[in-house]
Amino acid sequence: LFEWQAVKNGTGNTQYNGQVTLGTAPSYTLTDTTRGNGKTYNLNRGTSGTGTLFSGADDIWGDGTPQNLETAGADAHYGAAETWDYFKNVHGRTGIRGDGVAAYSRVHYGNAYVNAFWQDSCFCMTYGDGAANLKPLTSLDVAAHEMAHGVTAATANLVYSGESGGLNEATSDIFAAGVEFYSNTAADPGDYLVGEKIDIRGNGTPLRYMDKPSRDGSSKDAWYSGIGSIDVHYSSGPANHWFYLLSEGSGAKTVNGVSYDSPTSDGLPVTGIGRDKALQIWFKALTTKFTSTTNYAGARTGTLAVAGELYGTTSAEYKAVAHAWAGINVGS
Ligand code: ASN
Ligand code: ZN
Repeated sequence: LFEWQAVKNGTGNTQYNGQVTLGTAPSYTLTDTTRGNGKTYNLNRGTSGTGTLFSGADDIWGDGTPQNLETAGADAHYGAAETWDYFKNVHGRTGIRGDGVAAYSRVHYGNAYVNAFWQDSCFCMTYGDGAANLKPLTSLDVAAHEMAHGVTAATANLVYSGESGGLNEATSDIFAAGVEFYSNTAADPGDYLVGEKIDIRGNGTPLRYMDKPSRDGSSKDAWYSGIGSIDVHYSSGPANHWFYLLSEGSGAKTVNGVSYDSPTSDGLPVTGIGRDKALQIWFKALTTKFTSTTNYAGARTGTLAVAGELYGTTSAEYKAVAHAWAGINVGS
């Protein structure tokens, strides 16, 4: 008639989020029975299959150091749970495909592998251990970024090249910020930075910045004809910048102790409407307006349509959406 599974709460000693509660299954495994049975596996430097499901006798996972192989498992399992909770509680989407089924996570992929990735084929995300800096790619924003690729694939399915590829990447960065602000722990407060915990450059700087994406030396702040031919992790810049402008407005601002200074391409000011509304607009546009070939112009049209539906076409929100697009040189 039904399958009974005891709900367990394990303790994770993570590298990036301190001590957290983890959903586990009896006797014990990293199986989150209250979130679609999401499991976390140890690839133990392998590059295929699932390796072994994390299991142990004490329901305590990791010790906060990367030397303990359970630690990255705890971070990944926590990231999957927070991302699940964010999409469910903020957007009413239960699971990446909205069907209540969890993706699974794999950690310790390969040898000193410096990336993380989502794959539709396995409905899973995978994390490398990083290089000499001993920073596994399992921070919360990276986990949320990868799982958001799953949400994009299940909805608009934005093609991962050209302008739609930049919008695909930006969608992952936008929801990564959404999840991080939703979780907002003392160990990892919400910010408009991507990958600030994993020190991928070895100098303490984040991988990407949303207030002024060109701070990374490669990303673009504004749209231009031809942006579709650069790497999708750089053509995402204008859309990340749009999201920041819509959320917080232009100019200098400090949020959760981090200082930002967001310019506009037209020099005109943008008044922010707050991150929560900006996230609702992007999610609804992604899931009801965008298609696989949506470009920057189409993203403007789609988000304006959504803002009109949610707030009316004479609303401050609608105007802010238009001003934020003008601030990255899209539309007029
Ligand atoms: N970590 C990268 C990303 O999610 C992997 C890739 O290039 N697709 O964007
Ligand atoms: Zn990505």
